[in-house]
Amino acid sequence: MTGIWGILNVTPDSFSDGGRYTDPDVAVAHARMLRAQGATVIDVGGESTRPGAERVPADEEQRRVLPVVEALSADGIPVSIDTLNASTAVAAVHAGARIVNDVSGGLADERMLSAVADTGADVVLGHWRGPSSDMYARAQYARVAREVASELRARIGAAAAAGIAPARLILDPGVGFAKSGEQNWEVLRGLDETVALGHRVLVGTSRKRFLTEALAAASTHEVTERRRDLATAVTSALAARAGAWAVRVHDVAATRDALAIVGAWDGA
Ligand code: PMM
Repeated sequence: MTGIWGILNVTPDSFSDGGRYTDPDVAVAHARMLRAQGATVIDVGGESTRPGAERVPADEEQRRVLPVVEALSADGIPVSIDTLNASTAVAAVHAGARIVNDVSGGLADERMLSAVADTGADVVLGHWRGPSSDMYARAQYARVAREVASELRARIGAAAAAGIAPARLILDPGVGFAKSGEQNWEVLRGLDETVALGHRVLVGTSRKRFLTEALAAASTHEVTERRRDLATAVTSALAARAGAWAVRVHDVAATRDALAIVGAWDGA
């Protein structure tokens, strides 16, 4: 059964849910609800990666995320920490996080892979070509799905060199990171290239701009959050079909239902 990672952005400025969960009590309550809806992991982030976002100092990031990581971990909820900073990753693992989710695959902070190696936590290596502030300038590919897989292979090598056992790795093709709308669809269409690397694969499409664009092209009605969550449930179910081990979403209930229906179709 494909896992569902529930997104908890404890940030004032994430592109779809910024500012909603900056109060730790509100954040924890929301995460508990996502867990009750079927989230297998809660992915806690304190720095927005939305296109054009400015970096947040690591101490401010930790002030946002650590109380939430600690409270959820104390409840026995599996927590992943979504961060580019080695110091935040290590502090979050000490606070109970079991997984470090680095969308840069260890490229943003050169200390990340060696710092995480010693913690024993699992590690998400995302496909990334540079900071959100100018990532679209880097969206140059001849065959995007293949290049994503080969660049991820290089990150697997870097993780191994840092002492992270292969069984601890989770790969993510980085939908929306240094990719245009059409390139995101090509990455999803070619997801088997990433799956073929032989690790668990995580896919995050939730509410991303390429879905908004596809929905806007489908109807002139306003592209509401509800429509983007429905689109996310569809892409997440298709990603599961294509071999994703887990999907990362804001609306856990919608994706849980979509995965259940695909499972029923497949006789699972
Ligand atoms: N996308 C965002 C943030 N973190 N982590 C992983 N592993 N994969 C993603 O695709 C990903 C991520 C950006 O989306 P958000 O601001 O809605 O969290």
